[in-house]
Amino acid sequence: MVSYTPEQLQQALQKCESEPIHQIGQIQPHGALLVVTADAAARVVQASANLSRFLPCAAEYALGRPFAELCGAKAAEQLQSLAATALSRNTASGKLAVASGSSSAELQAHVYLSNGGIAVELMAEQADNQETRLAELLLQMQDALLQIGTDREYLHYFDQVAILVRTLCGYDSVMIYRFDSEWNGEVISQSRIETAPSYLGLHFPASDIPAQARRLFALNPVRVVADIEAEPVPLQPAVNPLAGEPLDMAYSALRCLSPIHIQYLRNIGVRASMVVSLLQNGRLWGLIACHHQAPKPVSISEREAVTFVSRMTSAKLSAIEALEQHSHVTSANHVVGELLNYIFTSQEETILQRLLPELMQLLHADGVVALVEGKRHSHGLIPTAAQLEALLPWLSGRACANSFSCEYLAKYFPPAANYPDTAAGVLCTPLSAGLRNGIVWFRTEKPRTVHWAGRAEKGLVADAAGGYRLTPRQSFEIWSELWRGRSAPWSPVELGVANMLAVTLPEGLAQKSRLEQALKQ
Ligand code: BLA
Repeated sequence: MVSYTPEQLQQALQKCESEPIHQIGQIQPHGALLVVTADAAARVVQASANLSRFLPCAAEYALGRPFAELCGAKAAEQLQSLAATALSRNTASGKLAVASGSSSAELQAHVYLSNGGIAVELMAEQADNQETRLAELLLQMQDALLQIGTDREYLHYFDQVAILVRTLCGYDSVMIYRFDSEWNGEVISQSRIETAPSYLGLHFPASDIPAQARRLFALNPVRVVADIEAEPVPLQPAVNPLAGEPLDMAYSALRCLSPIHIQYLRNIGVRASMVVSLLQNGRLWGLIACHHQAPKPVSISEREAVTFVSRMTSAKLSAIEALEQHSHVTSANHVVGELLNYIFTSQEETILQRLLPELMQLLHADGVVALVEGKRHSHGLIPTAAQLEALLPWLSGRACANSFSCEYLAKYFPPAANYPDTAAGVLCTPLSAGLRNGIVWFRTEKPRTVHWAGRAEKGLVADAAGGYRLTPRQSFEIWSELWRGRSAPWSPVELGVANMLAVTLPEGLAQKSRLEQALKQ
């Protein structure tokens, strides 16, 4: 292994994140792609080089011709109607009855708008009654997908989702993969054939899925690699004439995935994969990752079915969060209500001593410090006065306009490595200049052993320019790491409550001080 500094690793990561994967300009060969103008003529401006496998004409012939001339008036009408749906839903799929000369065929189409044109991806019709079978399966599983379970049933729910996706699409292995606050992931559920490796409970580093790839998941919930060994098919011309740059394929069903990622799949011993995103209130929460040891194209109906599963599961995740939020916000309102009750009758000291334990519990913290008009009030396990003397000014620099939170303070503020028994994790509302007002919550260390599927750093290689490049690691062998100095993570709901308190508490206290001023006059 090469030796490296954290800066070199960071630089290498930035290189991964700068690859424009949505403009790769190539598709997988199990379908064809046409881009047509968005006017009534629908003239072809780009076509994949394999067009003649799906339509009775070559890409060169198609370029510049109206879609109706190539595929017939009926298909042109169907395309316009799909494009109208895509206008409001980003993508649309359906059938196109293609007629050309004496031949006719029914093709599956996936349509999206891109660079001012209409992109249409064509695939052969799938096997008989596949659609009916998928619809029946989804109907059977509808109740399981809708039920709102308790915490205890949470993992059982994901087991059901993994089994459902495996039954729908027949992959060797289907995993539910959950992101942490630093974008590392953990496999929390897996349904697999016996010969597929178990990844249950293993963690994968954030660098496996760079930021631009995660962003694409918010737009397009399903990504397929039908066969890592299939020859990519280029688009002709390479530059989209409507945009003057490569076609934006964010919504594509056929886009070729980055060669770096294809190498990753090769290293992990997978021939085909499908990855489906899971969102919680619009934020990427996790993925359903499917692996197969043989090539495996995904039909448009299968894609629609798993998109439906992704939406249902995401809705469930959002509902779970909303319930959690409701109960937290109710408790937070109670604390604020108490404050307002006491504010006009008691001294600040009484208010805070009464409220600090509640404030602490509200965010499951082990200690809390409240700064009110420059005075410091505290409760629970907190750093010593001397430690706070250094920490608070640093925190006020981090939390100027917004709250700041982390579960591993020592990573950002090295002196904190000396006091993990009080401040391994910290959450603070914006601290006003001069540290006059704000609340800081502390969490103590929760040591744990993390089992990684291989070490990301093993992929670091020196490149010709004298820098470092990160390549997918060769081995996914379990590597265990003891995590010290970290607290339990802060949840988005807890952050939301802190933000709410950041507004209401100082306001209440300011109101009190205004009232006192008025009374004095
Ligand atoms: C993409 N990497 C991905 C994606 C996943 C993973 C899910 C999204 C694309 C997809 O397959 O749909 C990682 N896949 C996993 C993991 C599991 C899995 C963790 O099945 C576990 C079960 N990858 C690297 C390194 C780089 C890298 C070092 O390991 C960069 C130097 C890059 N990964 C990379 C890129 C993409 C990616 C560029 C985007 C691929 C694309 O969408 O074109």
